[in-house]
Amino acid sequence: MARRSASFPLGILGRYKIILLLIFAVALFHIGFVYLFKTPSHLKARRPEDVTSFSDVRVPVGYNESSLPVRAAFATVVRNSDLHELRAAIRQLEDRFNNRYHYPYVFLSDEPFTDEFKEAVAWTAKSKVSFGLIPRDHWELPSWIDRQKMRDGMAYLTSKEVIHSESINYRQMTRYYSGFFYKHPLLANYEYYWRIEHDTEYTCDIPYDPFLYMKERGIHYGYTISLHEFEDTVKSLWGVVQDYLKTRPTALQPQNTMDWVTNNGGQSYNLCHFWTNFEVVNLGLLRSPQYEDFFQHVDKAGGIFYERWGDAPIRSIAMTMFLRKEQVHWFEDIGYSHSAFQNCPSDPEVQMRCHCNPSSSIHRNDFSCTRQWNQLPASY
Ligand SMILES: Nc1nc2c(ncn2[C@@H]2O[C@H](COP(=O)(O)OP(=O)(O)OP(=O)(O)O)[C@@H](O)[C@H]2O)c(=O)[nH]1
Ligand SMILES: *[C@@H]1O[C@H](CO)[C@@H](O)[C@H](O)[C@H]1NC(C)=O
Repeated sequence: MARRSASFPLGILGRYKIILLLIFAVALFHIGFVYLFKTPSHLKARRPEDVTSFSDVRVPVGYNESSLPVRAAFATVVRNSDLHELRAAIRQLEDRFNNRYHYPYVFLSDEPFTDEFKEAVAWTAKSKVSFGLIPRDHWELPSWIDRQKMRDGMAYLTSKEVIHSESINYRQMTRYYSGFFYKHPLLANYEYYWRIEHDTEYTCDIPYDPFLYMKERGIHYGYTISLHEFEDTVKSLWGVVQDYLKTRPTALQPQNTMDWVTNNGGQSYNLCHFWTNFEVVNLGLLRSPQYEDFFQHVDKAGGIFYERWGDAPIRSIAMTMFLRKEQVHWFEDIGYSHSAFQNCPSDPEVQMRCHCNPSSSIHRNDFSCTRQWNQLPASY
């Protein structure tokens, strides 16, 4: 009897064992289902406020940054959607130059980079790569910008069929390049930066170190392509520059190169600028009080949003105010192409290590300002 009554509950359990197992299986299935099909973390990444806590740095095994000849990095502001074109540009840069140096890369964006982006970029770059978020207050449309005035300016540019006429993003990006990117913590330790961009090609081997070349010669700014800006996008920029120079009589470097940006002794802007999607820059210059003061003055005028002033004319005018001719260098031998324009070396010996047509180099065309740059008198 005792045995039977003792086995009674077991008997019940025995009878319901299959049901219990089924319930357990269904529960497990549900947990698995939720886990498998929940939004992947890279798609729902929330944007944290503290930028330093949201950077992702990946360093290859054995990588030693302090053994590099110059504290320098490649950097770009880029979107997740530019991944594949960006990888193509990095691949050419690695093959043509960086596989012998391993300078690090810094990627910045106003949106969190996806895991797919970071993974694919790290595979291509084969160097230290850092991914960082842009602090909100360095990116957001400033509250003091007159929205109606901005919309009117946009409509005007659209009527003139100017590219990026209505894009606020584009304006935020050019403002960020003009006055903010070099303040990002991920760039804090670098002395020079080389701007890279998706949708660009590096068409020649670069058998030497451009960073070291600049550092050894005291060059602060390096470019490959110069162009004339669309006049409709900079209508009031020159007036703001004149204001700046009037109120800061000592700002101008005595041996400046402003003759490159004006054809009439400073009355008006001739639209010449360095094409900043490629630029190698001494970041110390951009972090200097005089560059900051100039940027603040230009930014306050609001033309970045009202007229779509680009970072190229803003940067270029600043460089001509602050630098002597010898402190700026045209990298004639760096084959580089972006959208409709390219720099392609004609020196036959250099040409041998390129895949570009030298007769298509933009410096031969009047749309370029490089000939005028070369014709500036030496400062000594
Ligand atoms: N993260 C981020 N990057 C942006 C944004 N807008 C532009 N960029 C980046 O800024 C760079 C230039 O922007 P594009 O829209 O490609 O401009 P583009 O037509 O090449 O401009 P040009 O060089 O003037 O011809 C690219 O690397 C873009 O990925 C943005 O809203 N967010
Ligand atoms: C990295 O390189 C520097 C400079 O060449 C050297 O002093 C240092 O010992 C290296 N560090 C490692 C961990 O190899």
